[in-house]
This record gives sequence, structure tokens and C-alpha cells, in this order.
Amino acid sequence: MNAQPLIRCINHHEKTKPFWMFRQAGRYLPEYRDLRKKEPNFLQFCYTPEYCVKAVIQPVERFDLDIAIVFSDILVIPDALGQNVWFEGGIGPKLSPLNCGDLIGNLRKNQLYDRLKPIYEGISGMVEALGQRELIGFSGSPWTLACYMIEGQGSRDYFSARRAALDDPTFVDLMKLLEDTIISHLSYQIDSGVKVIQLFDSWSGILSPDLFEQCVVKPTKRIVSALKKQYPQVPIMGFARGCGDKMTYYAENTGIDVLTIDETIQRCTFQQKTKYIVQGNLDPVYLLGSKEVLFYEVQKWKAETKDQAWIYNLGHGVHKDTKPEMVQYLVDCLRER
Ligand code: 1CP
Repeated sequence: MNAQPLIRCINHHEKTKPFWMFRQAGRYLPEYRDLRKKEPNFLQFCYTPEYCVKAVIQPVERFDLDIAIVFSDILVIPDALGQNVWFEGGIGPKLSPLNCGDLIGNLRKNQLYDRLKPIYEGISGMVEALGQRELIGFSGSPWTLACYMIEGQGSRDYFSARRAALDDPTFVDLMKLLEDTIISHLSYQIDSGVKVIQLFDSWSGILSPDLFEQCVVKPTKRIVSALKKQYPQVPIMGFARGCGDKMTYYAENTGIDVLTIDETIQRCTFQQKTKYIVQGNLDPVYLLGSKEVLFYEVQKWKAETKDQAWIYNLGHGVHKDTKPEMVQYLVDCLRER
């Protein structure tokens, strides 16, 4: 097995493309569903190092992948800050109401390490279990976390969060608190052994250009420069999902090393731009269709990215109804590369 293919691709713009998948550990795997039965409370599951190590290893062993992402969730941050977070089967995450007005005083700012210690302990266990394979650490970005924290659940347009961004004076304090917390959370992950960072801004695509600048670009830039000061050797991958034509602006103005793109972005946009490494963007829906269509799509993907330093990944997480044999087929198609 090649040592550190992800780092090599990022630092040396190598054309050998490493492969991993968003949500590669998760509900589409029968062994994950079995493991989850041991702890029905999803956050408690995330705070049990033994289970997280097992969940991380499952797809790596099944498909012989050489990269893994920490098993955790972006919503451990609001939980650590003192907002109640729980997951309702079939519905998704729920968070207790957050009044921006008395937010800052109520949040338990200084308990991050104590509350999330099991995650950092789990990371050390994951690094050990993965051996030569690289482990990616991650966090939600301030805007995406603020969306869930203000709205109290997933939403189509996060209107309350956008409204708060516009004229709620305490929104600025919330974003600052999130920036600081994310920097600490990622630093603890790096100290525990992750080699690369991924920032998820899953709801950046609903913002107008001015709010995108205020809520996505500026906070990301601050997080990236704080981490770069402390850990210049750790590459940072940014995923401003759904932001379409603002993608290049995001890459150029945040300081990220790898630009993650979703499935809606045309790959030819990046053909002449070798300044940053691109990651993505196979539509996860192809894993639910026929092998013939997946094969055709993968050949197209390979041809279109032939001359680029590209990290093969999906444009979004593996869908829970995906058959593991389709993931295996994707891996087989890519191994011919
Ligand atoms: O019942 C279960 O087992 C819960 C399913 C599940 C899993 C496996 C959730 C609930 N989160 C996770 C793990 C997870 N989440 C990982 C690690 C696993 C891996 O990738 O291999 C990661 C990186 C995340 C990140 C995450 N969580 C994001 C960012 C990426 C994205 O999807 O845009 C977001 C938005 C979440 C929130 C979340 N967690 C879980 C759900 C159902 C949701 C809501 C998603 C939504 O609002 O649409």
C-alpha cells in the first residue's frame, strides 16, 4: 500500500488520485447497523471511543480503502456548548430552542475539552487501528452550525438563521464563539493524530453573495489562518456545498488547500486551474442505479480529471439505501486507474 496518498496528492499535486467517500461509515453498511443497536442514542454512540473506532474501520476493511474520516458528527459542538441535541429516527437532528439574546451567557464555553474528550480519545484509537492509512479530522463550519442551532432542526431554507444573520446583533457573538470553538476542536483533533482537516459548510448554498461573504468566507478564512499558524503542515479541505458560481471565490479567499465540490458543479470549470486541488464530485445517486450506468459515469469522471490533481470522492454522503456491492463495484472501477 502506498504511504500517505492523500497528503502526497495535496502537497505535490500528484495525479494519482486517492479515493474515499463522505459518510463512508454509516447506515448503508449492515455491520454498522448491528453496531448501532448497542447504543440507540446516536450522540452517546459518538462519545463511545470503542464504537467509533469500530465504525471507522468497517468500510476501510470491507473495501480496502486507504483513507478514513473520524467517526463523529458536526453537532457535537452545539452539544458541547450546552444546547440540547438529540437525533430522532427518521427525522434527523433536533436542538433545543436557542434564544440568540441570552445565548452567549448560557453556553458552556469552557467545557469543550471535557465534554468532547471521548472523541479525542477515540481519534487516538482510530489512528492506531488504521496503521499507515490516513485519518481526516473535521468540523462543521460556523454558518452550518449556526443554521442548526438557530433553527433547532434541519430546514429547507434556514430562514430564521438567515434573518438572524441580517439583523440580530447577537448573531455576530454566536459566530465568533463558533469560530473559536471550531479552532479548538480541530486543534485537539490534530493533537490526537489526524493528518488533514475537512470543513463542512453544508448550508452555504442558500446565501446571497453578501451574506456568503459575511457568514462563510470571512469565518472560514479566520479559522484557516488560525490553524495554519499553529499547524502549517496540516492541509485544510473546504466544502461550501451548493454555492455554485461562488466556488472559485470561496477557494481563493479562504486559504483552503483543497476545494471540495458537490455533484452539481461542472468539472470543466477546474480544468485550467491547477492552483488548488479539487475533491469530489460523483453524484451519490449513481450508487443506487445500475452497474452499467455507474461504469459509464466513472469512465467519464476519470477522463475529465485525467490531467488534474483530484481527490476522488462523492459530491455528498453515501445514501443510506446504497447497496454495499455498488460501493465495491465503484472501488473496482477506480482501482483500474
Ligand atoms: O442513526 C445513525 O446512525 C445516524 C446517521 C449519522 C451518521 C452515520 C448521522 C446523523 N451522522 C453520522 C456520521 C457523520 N456525520 C460523519 C462521520 C461518518 C462518515 O462520514 O464516514 C460525518 C463526517 C458527518 C457530518 C455531518 N453531519 C454533516 C456534514 C456533511 C453533510 O452531510 O452535509 C451534517 C450536515 C451532519 C448533520 C447530521 N448528522 C446526522 C444527520 C441525519 C444529519 C442531518 C443532515 C441534514 O440535515 O440533512
